[in-house]
Amino acid sequence: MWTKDSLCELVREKLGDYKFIAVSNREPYVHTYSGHQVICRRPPSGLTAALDPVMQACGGIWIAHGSGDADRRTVDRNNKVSVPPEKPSYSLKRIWLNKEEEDGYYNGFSNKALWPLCHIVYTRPAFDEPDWNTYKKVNNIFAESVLEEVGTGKAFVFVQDYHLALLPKLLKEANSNIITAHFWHIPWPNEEAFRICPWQNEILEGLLSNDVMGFHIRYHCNNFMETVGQALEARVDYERYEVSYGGKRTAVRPFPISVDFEELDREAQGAEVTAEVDRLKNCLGLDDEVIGMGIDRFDYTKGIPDRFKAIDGFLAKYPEYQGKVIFIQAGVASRVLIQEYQSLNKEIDSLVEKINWKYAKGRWKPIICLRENLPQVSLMALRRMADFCVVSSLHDGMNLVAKEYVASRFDEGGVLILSPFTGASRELTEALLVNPYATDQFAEAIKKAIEMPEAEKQKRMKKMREVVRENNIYKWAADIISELLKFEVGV
Ligand code: GDG
Repeated sequence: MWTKDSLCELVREKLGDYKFIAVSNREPYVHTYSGHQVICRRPPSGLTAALDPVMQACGGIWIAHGSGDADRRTVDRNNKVSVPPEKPSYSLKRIWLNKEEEDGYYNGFSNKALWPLCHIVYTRPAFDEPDWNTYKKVNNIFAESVLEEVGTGKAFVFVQDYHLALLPKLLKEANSNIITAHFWHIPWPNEEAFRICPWQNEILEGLLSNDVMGFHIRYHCNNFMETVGQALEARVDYERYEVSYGGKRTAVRPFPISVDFEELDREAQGAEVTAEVDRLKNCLGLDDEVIGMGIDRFDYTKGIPDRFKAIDGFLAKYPEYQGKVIFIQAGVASRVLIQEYQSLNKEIDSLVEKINWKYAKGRWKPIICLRENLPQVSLMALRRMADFCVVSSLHDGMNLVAKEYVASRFDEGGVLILSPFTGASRELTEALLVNPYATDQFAEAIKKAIEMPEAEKQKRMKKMREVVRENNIYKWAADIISELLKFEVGV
């Protein structure tokens, strides 16, 4: 089984004189002003939650966009800051973008085009040429920063996600001593869906410059290979799961991302979490109600309105549960400058208001929405309090909330209701799998979760915990690094 220590050893022994550089849009630690004080917080992001423990184990440099208003104040003259603040173990190098660059590259091409293109949730992607040009420009800015770091030496560069599809090609063209792996954190849709992107060839050429191209599940690998096969004059080898294009070979592999199981398991048992459970229960006025819970970045792919509709259906069909069940939805608004996200936030607020008005009795109301960036201890307390956790994504690469819930349930209690449209559902087969579009079935799943006998809950949770314990985040990183090592220059 992979652990933080064994990953650390792999890196120390095998990486030799290679620098280890991770690159992503989102940074793992954001410094912001709170009045005159500077505070450091972790963003609500699956990518950073997963990669941070890996970087803590491997050391190295993580290059990302500095998005906090106090970020510039906290870096040295090379734009670097050591993180995590409480136990520095790697270097975060920040890249600065102006508002136009951030808007065109991040809000624009990344999140108005690629995000809806890759998630089949019926939100139309918007392909805007100026945004695409800004995306190209910003990928070049990232490339310059990586190349400056590598100098004339050798490096393993671990590129993250859909914001940086063009980066590998830029790096390889500039320095042949660079080996790259790219992990695509979101789904890759089928060829027919992807081909509407007017710049699909440039994107594919960027990605096929990588030595290793990783997705969460094999299905996304297959979709990617089909897309390549249709769009480019490439040799697609389904036996070896490789693509050859322009004389370059790219291994395409599934690497299911995960969480730091041992750390979450340990944290969940801490006395501060017990105290936080009491504080939250008191503060939210909870007695002995059955507690359901969701934690999400508020995104239209996460199926948040769909779960509220199921709660409504459940309370209408089984009125005996009115007054006895409370659903706590935690999470923060995301990408608020994009119109679809503004509509989603309005829809969430109005559904909560409508459902609470419909069923409220005295002090009890069925849904509590905690719309703030809660500290880790509160998120952990929620996981521990929740009799059931709902993950109802309409489409999701993996979904770490599901794995975090499982890893936190050291007591083997709790039920996970999980959408089959998440990557996580391939591994967490002991969850109650329910289609979030099917409101009636979803309502029945809530009833089943509440009424499930303790022995069955325990049996299911135990199995899921074994899966997450074994397939933890260190295994994910070790598998990718081991694959990369096969491409070591000169070997
Ligand atoms: C992408 C893919 C894939 C949520 N709300 C708050 C908060 N969170 C934390 C959760 C979790 C993370 O954010 C969200 O993880 P997800 O996996 O759901 O992902 P996305 O951000 O959509 O990420 C996804 C992931 O990349 C990794 O590859 O699993 O499929 O879409 O850690 O606990 N954290 C805080 N406040 C919140 O309100 N602090």
